[in-house]
Amino acid sequence: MGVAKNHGIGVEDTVINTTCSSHCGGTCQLRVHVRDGVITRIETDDSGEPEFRACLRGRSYRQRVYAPDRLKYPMKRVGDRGEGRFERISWDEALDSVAKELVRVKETYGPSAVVCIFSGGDTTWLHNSDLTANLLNMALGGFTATWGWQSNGAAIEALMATYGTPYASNSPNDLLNSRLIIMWGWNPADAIWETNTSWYLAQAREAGIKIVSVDPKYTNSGATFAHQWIPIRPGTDSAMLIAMAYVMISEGLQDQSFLDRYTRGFDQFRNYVLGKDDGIPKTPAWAEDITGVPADDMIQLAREYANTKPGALMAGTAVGRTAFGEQFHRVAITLTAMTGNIGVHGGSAGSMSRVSPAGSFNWSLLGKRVGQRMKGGKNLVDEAPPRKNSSPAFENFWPGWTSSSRVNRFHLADAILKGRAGGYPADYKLLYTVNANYLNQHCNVNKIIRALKELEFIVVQEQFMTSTAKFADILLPTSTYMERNDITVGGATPFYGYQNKVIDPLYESRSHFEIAMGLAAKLGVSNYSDKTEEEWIKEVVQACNMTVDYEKLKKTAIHHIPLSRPHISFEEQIMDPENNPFPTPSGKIEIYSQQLAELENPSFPPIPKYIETWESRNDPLAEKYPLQLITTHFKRRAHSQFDNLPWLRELETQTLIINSADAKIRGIEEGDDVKIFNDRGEMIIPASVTERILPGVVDIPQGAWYRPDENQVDRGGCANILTKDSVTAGGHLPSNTCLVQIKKAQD
Ligand SMILES: Nc1nc2c(c(=O)[nH]1)N[C@H]1C(S)=C(S)[C@@H](COP(=O)(O)OP(=O)(O)OC[C@H]3O[C@@H](n4cnc5c(=O)[nH]c(N)nc54)[C@H](O)[C@@H]3O)O[C@H]1N2
Ligand SMILES: Nc1nc2c(c(=O)[nH]1)N[C@H]1C(S)=C(S)[C@@H](COP(=O)(O)OP(=O)(O)OC[C@H]3O[C@@H](n4cnc5c(=O)[nH]c(N)nc54)[C@H](O)[C@@H]3O)O[C@H]1N2
Ligand SMILES: [Mo]
Repeated sequence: MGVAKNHGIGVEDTVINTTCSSHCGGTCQLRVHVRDGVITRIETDDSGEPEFRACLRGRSYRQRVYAPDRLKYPMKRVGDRGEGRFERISWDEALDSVAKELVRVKETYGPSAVVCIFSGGDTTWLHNSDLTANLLNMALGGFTATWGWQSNGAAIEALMATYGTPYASNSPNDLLNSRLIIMWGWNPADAIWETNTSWYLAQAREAGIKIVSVDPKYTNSGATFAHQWIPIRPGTDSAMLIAMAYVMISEGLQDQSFLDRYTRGFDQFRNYVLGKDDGIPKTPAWAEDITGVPADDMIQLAREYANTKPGALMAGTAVGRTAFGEQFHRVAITLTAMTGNIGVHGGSAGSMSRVSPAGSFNWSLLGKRVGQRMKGGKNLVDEAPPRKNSSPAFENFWPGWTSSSRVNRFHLADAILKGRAGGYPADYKLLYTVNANYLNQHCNVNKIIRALKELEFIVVQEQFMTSTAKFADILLPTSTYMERNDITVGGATPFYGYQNKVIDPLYESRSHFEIAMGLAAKLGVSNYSDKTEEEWIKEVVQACNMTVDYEKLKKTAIHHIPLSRPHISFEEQIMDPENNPFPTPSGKIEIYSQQLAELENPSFPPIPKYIETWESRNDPLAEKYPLQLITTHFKRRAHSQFDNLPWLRELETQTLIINSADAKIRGIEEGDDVKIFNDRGEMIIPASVTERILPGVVDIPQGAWYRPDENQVDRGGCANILTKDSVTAGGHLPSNTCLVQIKKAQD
C-alpha cells in the first residue's frame, strides 16, 4: 500500500494493490486508489515487462462496484416468478427462509431434490461455491450436484484419453520459440487466455514467426498477428486436420520415430485416414467439400506444419464446443505427435486445456480450495454407483463426477421438467445458484424458463439483477472482490495473487463466506468453520510453500513464481520415456485408446475420426435454418459479467455478425435490426455486415443479458435463446453447433 499523488485539495489517495479475477482467467494486477473509503480510480501494473496489465474490464471495475443496479439488500419475490418484482427484507429473514426451505424440501423429498448450479464468478480460493457445497453436505447430507463442463470439457476429455492428464499447456512465453504458430479457433486478443498472450504473439510476429489463423472469423488476433487466414465451417475442423494427416502420410512427412517411440495406435489411425476401413480416403478433396477450405490450402499447411519445426498448433477450446468436439482435440493432439512437437520448446501438445502444472484455472498448485479444506460433510447423494459407460476424465478433479445421481448441467432444465418419470435420478424442487448466471449462460433459455417456473424454490446469490436473479424467490446480495480478501493464482504464467479488501462492503452485500456462515447458523451447523477469512487465507498461502512472506504478498498482491525458462509440458516423458511414462494405461500417447473402445460409444471412438455434427449445413433442418451460428467470447465482457457497465457498452455494440453476401440476399444493411430465429427462440438485434466472417456463418457474441419483449422475443442479444440443450459425446457444452435463419426485422 502506498500514498499516491494528490488529486484533490489536501486529500491524498491510498493505493492498494490487488488482482482481478473475473472469469476470463487473466488475473491481472490492479492498483486501486482509495480516498475516504471510496475507490477513485484504478491503475494497473507498469513495473516493467512482462507486465500484469489489466484490460479494460479490470480497469473499469470501479463502475461495477458502484453500479446503480447492484443488488443492495436481501430481497424476496413479490410478483410472479421471473417477473422481477421484489421487496427488501432483512438478512435474518432471508437466511431464515432459505434455511427453512432447504430443510422442508429435504424432509419432504430427500436431499436429491436440492440441486445446485455453481460456476466461475470470480476464480478465487475462498469466496466460491465450494463453501455452499460443504454447508449443504453438512446440513442436509448432500444435494444433487451437476456434471458437464462449460469451457474446455471436450479438450479435457481428449487430453485425459490421449495423455492421461489434462496438464498439457506450455507457458505462453514459449510461443517465441516456435517457427510456426497455428491459431486454430483461437482469438486471445479478445477471449483472454493468459494476461500476456497477445504481447507474446505481437513479439512473435515481429520476430518473423509465421502465424496462421484457422477460424470462421477474421478475428482481431488474426488481423493483428496472422500472415494467413483460412476460413473454415464450424464443426468441420477434424476433417481438415485428418486431411492434413493424409497429406503427411502420403508424402511420408510424419515423424515416424517419434510415433514409434512415444505413441500407440498410429497404424489404426493411418488405416482410417487412408480409407482402409471404410473405403473413403480422407483426402484434401474429401475435406474440401466438408470444410469449405480449398484443398490446396490444406496441402500447403500440412507440408508447412510437418516441415517447420518446432511448430505450435494452438487448438482452441471453442472448436471443442461443437457437437463432437472431443474428436477435434483428439485429432489435433495426433497431429502434434505426427510432427514431433510434444515436449519440446516452441511446440505445443495440441490442446489448450488452460491447465498446466504451472497454474491456470488450476486445481493443483494451491491444492484444495477453502470449501474443500474445511472439515465437514460428505455428499451422500453423490455416493451412488458410477454412470454406465461414462468417460472418467473428470473424476480426478471432482470426486463424484461420474456418480449416477448427478444431472448433466446442460440437461438440468429437461430434468426439472421431467424428473424421475423422464428417467432422471430424482425430482428436483429447489435450485440454489452461486456465481452462475444459469439462465443466460446455458443453452435453450426458453426451456430453462419453463423449468424454473416449475420449481418450488429458487435461491440466487448475486451481485446484480441478472436474468437468472429475476427468477429467484430469495436474492442474497454478494460483495465484489474489492470488498473482501481472497487468494488468486496465475495462469500458465505462474504467480500467486492476493486480493485485498479495498473498501468496506457496499450496502448490505456480504461475501460468500459470510453468507455460508450465516446460513450455517440458521441450519444449526455449529462447527461449520473454525477459522476466520484471514486465517483461511493464511492456511492456503502456507499450503503452497511460497517463498514470499504473507505480509509482503498482501502488500504487492502478486508473487511471481520464477521459472528459469518457459514451462513446457511432457518434457520428461520425451527426454527419458523409460523412466517417465505417460500416465495412460499403456504409458504412451494413446492415439488408439482402449479405454475409449470400452465405452462403446460411436460418438467417442477409440481412434479420432471426423463425425458430422447434428445441425450441420447438411442437416435437413438447414433448409429452414440455413445459417450456422457461433457464439464467441466478447472482449468487453467476461461471459455475462460487465454487460451492464456504460463505459464498456460504449466500446462495442452487441450485434449479429453476418457476411455481406448473406446480408445482401436478405436485404439487410449495416445497423439494421434483424430477427434471428429457430425452433427454440427468437431475437431481434442490429446487424454488423462484414467480410470478416465466412458466408453461411453468423456470430452472436455470448453473454449479453437476456431481455425479452412482450412477445418473448429477446432484445438483449442472449445467444442461448437459440442454442440447443444438447451435449458433446463426453457430456459438455456444444454451443457452437446451432442452425438459425435471419431476416430483416419489420418495424
Ligand atoms: N474477454 C473475455 N475473455 C475470456 C472470456 C470472456 O467471456 N471474455 N471467457 C473465458 C473463458 S471461461 C473461456 S472458456 C475462454 C474461451 O475462449 P475461446 O473458446 O478460445 O473463445 P471463443 O471466442 O469462444 O472462440 C475463439 C475462436 O474460435 C472460433 N470458433 C468458433 N467455432 C469454431 C469452429 O467450429 N472452428 C474453428 N476453427 N473456429 C471456431 C471463433 O470464431 C473465435 O474466433 O475465454 C476466456 N477469456
Ligand atoms: N452460447 C454460449 N454459451 C456459453 C458459452 C459460449 O461460448 N457460448 N461459454 C460458456 C463458458 S466457457 C462458460 S465458463 C460459462 C460461464 O457461465 P457463468 O459462470 O454462469 O457466467 P458469468 O457471466 O461469469 O456468471 C457469473 C455470475 O455470478 C455472479 N456473481 C455472484 N456472486 C459473485 C461474486 O462474488 N463475484 C463475481 N465475479 N460474480 C458473482 C455474477 O454477477 C454473474 O452473474 O458460459 C458458458 N455459456
Ligand atoms: Mo469457460
